[in-house]
Amino acid sequence: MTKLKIALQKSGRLSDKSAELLREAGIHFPNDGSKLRTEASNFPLEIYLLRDDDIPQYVADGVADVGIVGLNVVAEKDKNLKVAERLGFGKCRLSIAVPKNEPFSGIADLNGKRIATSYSRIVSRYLKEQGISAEIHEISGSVEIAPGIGLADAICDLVSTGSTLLTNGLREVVTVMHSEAVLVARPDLSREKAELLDKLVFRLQAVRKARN
Ligand code: PRT
Ligand code: ZN
Repeated sequence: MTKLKIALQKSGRLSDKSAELLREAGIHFPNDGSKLRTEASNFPLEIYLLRDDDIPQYVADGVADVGIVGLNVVAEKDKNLKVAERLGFGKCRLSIAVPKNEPFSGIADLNGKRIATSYSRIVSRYLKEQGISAEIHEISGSVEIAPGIGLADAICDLVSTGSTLLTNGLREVVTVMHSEAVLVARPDLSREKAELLDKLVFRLQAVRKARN
């Protein structure tokens, strides 16, 4: 029997809500976060637990058929994937922030500046669209400390409450993108798998309607 392979974040901000959403959709599977692969007992679904950054590549390569991951990661990895459904959790925005006492009158102020980010592809694309030429420094974590240690003039990072920026003496000046968890799929699924995906999406939509 054909099974749909879904990749979820193993441990992180999206893990619990991803599992909860599937369970609310009536899909039963073992609650053992230490296993990297498990199976649903009442829906043809195989579940893979991975790092979120790896999910777009695994789906693009066909190791998994679909995945739940932040739209920010999907945009940054830029694989050929289809957003099958927006899931309404993990909401945040990718924003540019500057030291709070630094004057800022508009995006043009970023010309010639150094911007630290873990999202270099999204930020480059955005600045290009805006006609801004800035230097992008890719760093993988603790981006918010970069201005304080003289590594950058501005940062671009995910923001939800804004308290991390505040603690680090930064203020949000430009929103580059809004993000939330999404269900992504390979565009070339077999007919059987595409039908399973439709069933899954139908159930996820029903959960969201019931929640509202
Ligand atoms: O281990 P793995 O690689 O799987 O996980 P990870 O550490 O890379 O990602 P994780 O679990 O931190 O985040 C997973 C996804 O959650 C992200 O890709 C986003 O889509 C989503 N998300 C939602 C967030 C936030 N909100 C968020 N606030 N991801 C990160 N943050 C961080 C942000 O980077 C900053 O450090 O929280 C801080 C800001 O939060 P506030 O509330 O202080 O503004
Ligand atoms: Zn990650």
